[in-house]
Amino acid sequence: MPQALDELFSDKQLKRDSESLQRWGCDRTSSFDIAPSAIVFPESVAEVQALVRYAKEEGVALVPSGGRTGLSGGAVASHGEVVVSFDRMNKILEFNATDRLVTCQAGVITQTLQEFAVEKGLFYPVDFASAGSSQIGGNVATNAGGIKVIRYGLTRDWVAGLRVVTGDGELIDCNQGLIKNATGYDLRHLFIGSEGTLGFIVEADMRLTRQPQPQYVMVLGVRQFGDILKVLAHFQESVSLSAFEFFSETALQKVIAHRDLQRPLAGSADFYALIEFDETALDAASRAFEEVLANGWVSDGVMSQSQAQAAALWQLREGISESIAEFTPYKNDLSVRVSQMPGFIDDVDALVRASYPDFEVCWYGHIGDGNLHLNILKPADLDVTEFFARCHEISPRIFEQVSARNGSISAEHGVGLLKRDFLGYTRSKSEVAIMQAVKKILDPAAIMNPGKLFQ
Ligand code: S2G
Ligand code: ZN
Repeated sequence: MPQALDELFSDKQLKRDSESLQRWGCDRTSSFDIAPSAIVFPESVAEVQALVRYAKEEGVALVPSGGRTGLSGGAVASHGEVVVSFDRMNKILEFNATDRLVTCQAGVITQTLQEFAVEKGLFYPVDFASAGSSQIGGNVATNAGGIKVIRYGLTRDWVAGLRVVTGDGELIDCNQGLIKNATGYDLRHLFIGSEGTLGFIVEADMRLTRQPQPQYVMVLGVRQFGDILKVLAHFQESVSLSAFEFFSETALQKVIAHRDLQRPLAGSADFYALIEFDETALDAASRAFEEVLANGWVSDGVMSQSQAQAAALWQLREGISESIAEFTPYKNDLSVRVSQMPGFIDDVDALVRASYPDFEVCWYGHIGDGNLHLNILKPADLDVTEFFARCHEISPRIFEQVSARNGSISAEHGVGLLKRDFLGYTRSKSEVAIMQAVKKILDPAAIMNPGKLFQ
């Protein structure tokens, strides 16, 4: 007979008090009920396996929880589930300089891995604003992207091996950190981005790379949305970019107010491009800047003269999410191929203006990857439920634009609960059926984060 939770975990590893349930039963979303039955803190793979076997026998739903920085409700427990927090599985287990591999437990904070890499004279390049609290397990489960994708790709590209506990309590060891391994389906890539619905990631072998050269950052004032892509294309002709981000004047105003920062340019513009490149590309980037200025695509620009100034300019972009949180934003995280961007941007912007005439709209994102973050800010005097209902109502029309261009309704934040009902705008019925069949194999009792991604 499987042991009850109290037999599987010590007092310090099991919480049922309401404060803990509220704290660990959610992520950064604000529109879902938070109602787990307990929070457990396993300290070993064996404990995770024993828990899953117990949950399978007893039909207890489990929700994985990492840094709780998610934005799609993927780590929310609303129906009495047991939340499995990886906070206590936060060790870096091994490092191999020859292989440039670090074996992390799922609960290693992203920034801890980044700092560990620097100590070893190497670099872990996946980076985003929440890296100080997000965990590697959650980054892998959502295939986190962030601000360096244009050069370094996504989390998926840095996972050399993965240990996952499936819904049977089996431990699957994927790829063992190999560079080459042509022996059938690469199950690693099935679990990456599966949002805990196929199994819980307990360890990951993460790849590191050599450290980058010192970086320069430019912020350019852009008059029209569509010109940002002309600037991107022009720079890419002669500069290997580390980052190509954008944000609107509204976003800039929110960050400056929230963090008491200086404006980057003497005047204002409707949009801004933030560009990062190696110091060896300085001459080429300076020439490209002069050319986009002469072409009239850019009204003004500034370039960092020191690492401190580069960091200050990055604050303008990385600080947006935190700065708009007080406005309870309704978030859309959309992507299309970069070639589809110009038309897509114009159509969605027109739809948004027509649909939300009385709402403040904040655009920003990784435009170099074709990824737009569209945030609608709640008016102070409007009830949050009413606000979300009005935004939710219009989302299908935005997703129709995405679907018409074979884009994605969730570029990097995942589906979770927030986008579950809209999955059909990006994935075909047969694809969803295949995903559900795979889930049946790996989670036959449907206890692994049930209700996320699809019903
Ligand atoms: C970004 C962070 C989360 C958000 O800033 O790139 O992915 O607030 C976002 O959208
Ligand atoms: Zn983003």
